[in-house]
Amino acid sequence: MKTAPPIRVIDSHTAGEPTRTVIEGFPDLLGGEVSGQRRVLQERFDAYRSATLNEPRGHDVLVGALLCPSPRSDCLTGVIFFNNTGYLGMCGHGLIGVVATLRHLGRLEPGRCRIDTPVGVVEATLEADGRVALTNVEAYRAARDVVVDVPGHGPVRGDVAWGGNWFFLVRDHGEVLDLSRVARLSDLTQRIRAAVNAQGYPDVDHVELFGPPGSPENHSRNFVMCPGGAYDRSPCGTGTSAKLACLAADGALDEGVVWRQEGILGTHFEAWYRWADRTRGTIHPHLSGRAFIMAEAVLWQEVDDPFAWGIRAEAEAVEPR
Ligand code: PYC
Repeated sequence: MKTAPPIRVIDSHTAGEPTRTVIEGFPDLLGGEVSGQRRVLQERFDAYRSATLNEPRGHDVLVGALLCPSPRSDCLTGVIFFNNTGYLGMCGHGLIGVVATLRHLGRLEPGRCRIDTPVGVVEATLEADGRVALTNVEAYRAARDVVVDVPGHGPVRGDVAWGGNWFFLVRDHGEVLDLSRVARLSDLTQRIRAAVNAQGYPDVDHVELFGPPGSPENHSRNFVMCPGGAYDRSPCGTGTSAKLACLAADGALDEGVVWRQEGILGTHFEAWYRWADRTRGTIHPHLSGRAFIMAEAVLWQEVDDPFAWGIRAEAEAVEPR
């Protein structure tokens, strides 16, 4: 016997990073602000997140996107992003995946739309060739040159910035950002995150390392560690927004000039910014990329399946050594 109703999802990937968009089967979250709906999902129905993203129906790399109503009449939809261990604010690659999914479903034609997220409204433009350009929520740098002592590694200097999620952005890490080294990079970034959290920035849940690009057409390569212990296969849209805020604050990139951010797979996002408020240091980040539809699925849960709601081990926190 199956529990009802089944969960209908569409899987896409954006620059290599997967998004599982939930189009049916989650409970009614009672409407209202998307941030409030996220709270209801988290507090009362978190098992749905786990069933959809955790093994055996999902895996750690997946980011989920639940379509939900928005109280704003100018928004096409609301969306709540989540992952293997919890909830995100915004998600750049995920929003591009949602736009591609809405097109796939016939709910969106090329042109502009607005999408409501728990941290603000994002404007997206779907091009005829499938590319998606978005204007993210405002980004800013909260702290510059923060030095944290990472046990087993030594001091690391970085910036704390908001790009729709909280990031610690590091340049002087001494590591080679290559796919062959992701185990080492994953370990280091999780230890950096534990140190940053312990040293006064508990909200930072993403760590971003920067280095030289693999392709001369790009400006930089990154490696991004996400909250649940999986690294971002894409260049990370919210992480790129945080990077733009730091570049803007340093006077290292002018308004309107394109920054090509390469991710660890060698894929890239094009990005640029406009000042929102120069004195406060806030910017409007713009990003573009492309998502590809991969699968449509119906997730069933049999009532006597011990893993109907996912294998729910929380990712082990990496303790400072
Ligand atoms: O693209 O913003 C992003 C993102 C956040 C976590 C994974 N991807």
